[in-house]
Amino acid sequence: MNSALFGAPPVEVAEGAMFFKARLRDEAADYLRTVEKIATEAPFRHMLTPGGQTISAAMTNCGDFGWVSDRKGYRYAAADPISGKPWPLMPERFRREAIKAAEEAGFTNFSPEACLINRYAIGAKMGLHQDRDEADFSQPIVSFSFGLSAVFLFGGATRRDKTQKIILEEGDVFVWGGAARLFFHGIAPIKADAARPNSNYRFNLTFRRVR
Ligand code: MD3
Ligand code: FE
Repeated sequence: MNSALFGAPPVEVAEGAMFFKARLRDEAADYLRTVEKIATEAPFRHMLTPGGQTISAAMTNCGDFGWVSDRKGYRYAAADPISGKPWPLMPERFRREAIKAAEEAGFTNFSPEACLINRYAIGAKMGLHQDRDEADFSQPIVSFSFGLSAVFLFGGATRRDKTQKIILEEGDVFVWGGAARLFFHGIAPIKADAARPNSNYRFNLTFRRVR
């Protein structure tokens, strides 16, 4: 157990961006098993941007809604476009942990409807963007990281603001609320880790209120 960190209060790295270092590190294997199970129902896939580019992170979702992108645009959809069926249920433990982190960060009425799961192979990245497809920006987004580490690029309210680099590692939890909710952010190309020859991916789960 990472006892020095367990239950520790978050660090505020920007206005409303609350960092719980290694909060779920001991649960990583359980989370990854559950993600695998979700992916048997709703496989990871490479979506297209509206401009026709392939997104380098593979994605799936669980919950009442899932984030999707294709030539028609970005949106939340209640059904997986591959199967036409609802997304897999959001596991109760995912939901509970996301709500608990939000609460400890000061967001008392968070009730996520969507969990977007991003899977990065080595070399995959995500360009600087804002998350604006949700209806209520006063609701935070909660993120969990597992697997390989990433260099997270965290900017400001405009694309030109300078970015800081934050290392996201296994078990790290962030709550993105307040001003940070609309800050530009991205992921630098994922690197292999010689110390973890059996880790080929980074996984990021984001919990969102959609409507
Ligand atoms: C800051 N995911 O799914 S997680 C995304 O690692 C996304 O897969 C990245 O950006 C990833 O949209 C970054 C951290 C994160 C997630 C959502 C945010 C940071 C955020 C929303 C607003 C501000
Ligand atoms: Fe994002």
